[in-house]
Parts: sequence; C-alpha cells; structure tokens
Amino acid sequence: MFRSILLLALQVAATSASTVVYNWNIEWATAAPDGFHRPVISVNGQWPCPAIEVNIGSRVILNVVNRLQNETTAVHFHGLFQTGSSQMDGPARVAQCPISPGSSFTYNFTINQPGTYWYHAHIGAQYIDGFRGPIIRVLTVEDWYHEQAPLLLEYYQSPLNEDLHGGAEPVPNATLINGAQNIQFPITPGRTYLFRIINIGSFAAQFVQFEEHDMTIVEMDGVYTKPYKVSQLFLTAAQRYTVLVKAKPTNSRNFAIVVSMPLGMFAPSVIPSKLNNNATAYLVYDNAKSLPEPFMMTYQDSAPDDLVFAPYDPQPLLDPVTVPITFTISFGPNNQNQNRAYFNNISFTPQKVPTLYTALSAPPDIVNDPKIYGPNSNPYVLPYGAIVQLTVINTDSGPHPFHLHSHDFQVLARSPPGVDGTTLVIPSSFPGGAPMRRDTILIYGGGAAILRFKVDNPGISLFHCHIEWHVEAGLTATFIEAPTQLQQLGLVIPRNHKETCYKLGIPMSGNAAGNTDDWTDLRGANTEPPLQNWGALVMRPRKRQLARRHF
Ligand SMILES: [Cu+2]
Repeated sequence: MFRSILLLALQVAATSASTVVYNWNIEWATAAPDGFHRPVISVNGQWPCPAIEVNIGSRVILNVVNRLQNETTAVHFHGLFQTGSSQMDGPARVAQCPISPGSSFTYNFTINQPGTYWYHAHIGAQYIDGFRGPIIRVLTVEDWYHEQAPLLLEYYQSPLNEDLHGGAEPVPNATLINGAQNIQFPITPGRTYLFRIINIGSFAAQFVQFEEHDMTIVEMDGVYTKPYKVSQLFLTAAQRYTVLVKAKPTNSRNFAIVVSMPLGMFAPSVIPSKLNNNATAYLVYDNAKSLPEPFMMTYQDSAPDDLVFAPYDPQPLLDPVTVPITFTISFGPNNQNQNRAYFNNISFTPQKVPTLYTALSAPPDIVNDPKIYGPNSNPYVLPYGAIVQLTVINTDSGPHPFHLHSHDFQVLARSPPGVDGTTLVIPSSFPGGAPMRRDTILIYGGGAAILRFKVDNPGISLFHCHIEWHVEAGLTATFIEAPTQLQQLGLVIPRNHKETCYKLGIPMSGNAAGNTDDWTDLRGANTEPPLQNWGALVMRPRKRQLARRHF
C-alpha cells in the first residue's frame, strides 16, 4: 500500500536518460481491501500492484511473465502516446497478441511526457480483477467488485441479462483509496502537499473531497493547467488530476478524505444490497488525536466543469478540420440478444489479425484502405497531418467517459448535463483562453462533445469508452493513423511478441480475416462477438457459471 504523499519540495525536476527495468510475474494472490477476501491479479504477489516510477527521458523495460495459469494478459499504459512505439501500446488483438500463460513479453518504451499516468490490463475485462496501478506514486480511487471479472462479464453479455435486467452492467461492491480503506496520510502543519489522484476503476466515477481543505488543480490527464481551486473533484474512470493541498497552520485536529461513487450510473435493479459507495482516508496532523467521523458528501453536480481549465501551455485551436467524423453512440441487443454498444451502429469485435500487424504487413498500395481492417474493427484510416474533428453524440441516457489512445485531444465543446447535444456549437472563445485538453472526457447522457486532434503519431490508436463493460460490449473505434508513415518507421516487433502469436495460432499478417492473397477479400473476418464472453480466461468453465450471486 502506498503512503504516497509527495512534498512539493521534493518534486525536483530531474531528468536522466536512465533505463529502468521491471520484472513482473503476473500472478494470482488473495486480498481483502474492504474486508472481503477474493483472488486478485498481482505483480510478483504484491497487491495493490506497484507503481511504475520513472523520470522523464527514462526508458522503461517491463518484462512481463504471465503466471496466471488460467488467463491471458496484456498491459496498456494509459495516457502515454507511444510515439514511434505503437507495438508497445498494449491492447490485445490490436497492438499485440494476448500473452498466454507461461509466456513472457517485453514492453520497451521511453517516457517523454511529464504528468500522471497509469497502467492496466487491456484484455477481456481483466483489469477489474485488480491488474492496474499508477505510473508514479499517487492517491488512487477505484471501484471494487467481489466477484471475478470473467463470471461478471459472461453474465453481462448473456441474453439472460438482456431479458432479466435490460443488459445492465455489474455494479461494484465497494470503493477503495490506494487499494484499501481508512488509509492515513501524515501531515505537517503549514506545508503544501501534492496529490496525484487517479481513478483506476473500471466503471464508476468518483467524487473526492478533503474535509475543510481546498484542492488547487495543476494538472489533468498529463496536461498541466493554470492553478484552479476547487473544494470537490470529480473523476471518471481513467481520469487523473494533480492537486496542491495546503495544510492548516496548526495541528489542532485530524481531517477526513471522503471518496464517493455516485449511484446514478448503476441500474437500480442490480445494485448489491450491501454496496458501500464511500471510502474514507485521513489527513493525520496529530497521531494522539482521534480520527474524525467521515463527513456526508454533498455532490457538486459534475464539479468542477473541466472545460473551464486552462492549459499551462495553451495551444491554438487545431484548424482547419480536414477529417470530420461523427460518432453516434447507442446501446441495444444484437441478433443474439446480447446487449451491445455501437458507434454508428457498428459494435467493435476484435479481428483475427491484430490491427497493427495488418497495417505493417499490407502492401503499400492498399494499406490506406479501411476495408482491410475489417468492418467490425470500426476502422478509420487517418492521413498524416490531418486535423480530425470528432463529434460524439451520446444517444444513451447514461454518461460515458471517452478515451483516445496515443494523444490528448482539444475539447471544443460539450453539452452540459441534461441538455440535448444535437444543437452543440463550437464557441468563439474558450474559458481558459485556449481549448482545454485531456485524454479522457465525460459525455453526458443525451449530450455530445466536439474534440479535435492532429494525426502526428503513426500507429493504431483506439477511441473507446473507458467503462470496461462497454469496451467488452463493443464501444470502440480503431484509428489507423498514417499507415504509410507507420510502415516507413520500421517498427521492430520483438521476438517474444511474435511468440505470443505463434502460441495462440494468431496470424501476424494479412487483412482482418488473415487473407494475404486477396486483401479485399474479408470473408471470415470476425463480425459477431462470441455468445459466451469469458474475457481473458483460457479455458471456458465446463459448466456455465452465471454470476447470479452478484445480480
Ligand atoms: Cu460507456
């Protein structure tokens, strides 16, 4: 567990071109962060999983050995652009093959962005079972389930769930702070503390409030901002903030930190009877004094509105738009009666050949044809240098946090909660003087947002909802970014990356269907999700086990 307060004074701007090697055995352990014992996915037996802590300029070599025995794995580094290293981005079946039990896999990349990031499994809802952690020491907040992800996922995507619960998502059982509850942070009066706060959860948004202490926001999602004082923070899954907290001048008493999941995102019919949606931690000024009772948090609706934050390094509006894309988000049962999620009526299904390998192996004269990536990868080929405008229209009644790999994006406009998004227009000026930027944005139910980014990072960049259930339900689009330039980069696919594919019999060349003779022949490409989705499990259970205890 992290006692992770960093004194601002210790934030020395250190740069070094060092190489940091991590050797991680991914293995099962048991933990009871909220008193309930359950299997968790650990790093070298350690859970919560350790932080990756590196200075800017450092090279990270992360040697992963999958010792889970019953599940495959893959790791994504959320917020890192992986410029020139798309093969290290991590999404299984997109940038790599799943790592089989017993296999090794090396991620090797340079950190060239300051800020707050995190890592998580990017395969089959696996990060719900605990394989997630910070890149830098932080205060993490997260939702927590008592049931294991494969069981929950299989039930979530089953026709039975559609019939009984309208396809509702499994609801977490608890909220955690730094993978625990009742953590204590020792505080010295008069000092200013820097907290990097990450929502590493898989579904719920979290409100964070320090009793009688304001927070001054200075960074969000890797984008440093002009200081902005708030009394309460709101983080969707995957969002990050760095805040400064000024300690009181005296140690007259101790204070509570309360973290709370709003219940509005959960379907009432499947909320567990013993849901604990609050967690408490403490600012301890004086060990001899008692700890306060946690205060009742009153949610400041969508507090604060992140569109008002001003980047510390304002960048001019990306203009003119050369590739406008409109995504209409919807949910509904497919013809197998599974509750699926759609961008423009297309539900994402992983293809036979990982998309990066299709892009690397395609003949140059066809690599820019989106068809070769398979219609159900929801492919968009973006030419180098393009200015892309994403207009995302959420026709669902619930809010969704959308994340773009390999970039941050400019947020030009977003409709407020409860406002019809179809009339959204780009304002003539921005509250912060320049468009706000981040890599994960909440789009309210029935609302919309307009985002822009520049195609300057050849590789495969996913755009998806960061609610892990919705990833599995297909709420993902694939940007094939500058494939001609990508081929010219000469990416080296390491031997152990190839071996993971050989082991699973996954082809590393060809179109989405694995066809290398006729690249326009997509027969055999994956178009439907499996009727039973057991996530990262290698062997499906003999008998179908429904996660009925949870529902
Ligand atoms: Cu979603």
